Amino acid sequence: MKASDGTDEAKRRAGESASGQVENGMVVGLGTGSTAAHAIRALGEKVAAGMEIQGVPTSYQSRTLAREVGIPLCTLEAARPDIAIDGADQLQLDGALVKGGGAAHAREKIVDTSAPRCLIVADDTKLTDTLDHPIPVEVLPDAVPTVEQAIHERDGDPTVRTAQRKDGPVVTDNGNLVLDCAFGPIETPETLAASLSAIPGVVEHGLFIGVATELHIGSNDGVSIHS
Ligand code: ABF
Repeated sequence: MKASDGTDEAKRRAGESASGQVENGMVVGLGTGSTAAHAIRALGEKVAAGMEIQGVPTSYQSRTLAREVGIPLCTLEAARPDIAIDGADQLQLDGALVKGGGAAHAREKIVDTSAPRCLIVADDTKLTDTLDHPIPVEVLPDAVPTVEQAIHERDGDPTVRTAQRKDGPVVTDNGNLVLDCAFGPIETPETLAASLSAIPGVVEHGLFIGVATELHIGSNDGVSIHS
C-alpha cells in the first residue's frame, strides 16, 4: 500500500470505508473534521437511497453537515449510538489517539465512548509509533491561569488557542477555551490522560485511550483496517 501525502482522497477512502459498517436501523455518532465529514456524506447517500439511520452529532460542524445531507438527528437523551465514526489528529496502531484539533473533543469523547463500536478514520500520515502531538485541553475560562500552572508542573508547555482571525481565543461549542499543551513524546499516554483529567477546571482533554475499537486508515491506493 502506498503511503499517502495526507490528501483528501486518502481521507475519503477512510471515511467511506467506515461508513460501510453502518447498517439499517443504527444510531450513529457523527464525528468532526474533514475525514469524518466524508463518512457523513457517504451516510447521507445511504439515507437518500432508503437506509433508515439516526445521527448523534459531536459538534455544530457535524450537525450542520448532517442536516445538509439529510441524516435525521437525535440526542443522547433519545438514544445511544450503536456505532461512532470520528477522526483524529494523531494515532498509534494500539488505538491511542490525540483529538481536539477542531476543539470538539469534549462532546466527541462523550459520544464516542457511549457507542460499543468507535471507528476512527484517518489518512496514514497521522500514524505514529509514539504520540507527540500537542494535547488540546478544554478549560473553563476562569481556570486558564491555574490549569496553565498545572500543565507546567507536568512538564508541558501550554498555549491558548487563538482564532485564525487573531482577534481573540477560540471558544468551544461549550463556551470554554482550549490550551494546546506540548509534552514532547508521550511514553505512557494513559498516565498523562489520568493526570490531565485530575486538574480542576479541565473540562476534557484530547487524549483518547481505549476508546477506538477499529482504525480505518486511508492511503493513496486503499484502506487498512485495524481492530
Ligand atoms: C476531529 O477533527 C478531531 O478530534 C480531530 O482533531 C480532527 C481531525 O480532523 P481532520 O479529519 O480534518 O484531519 O475529529
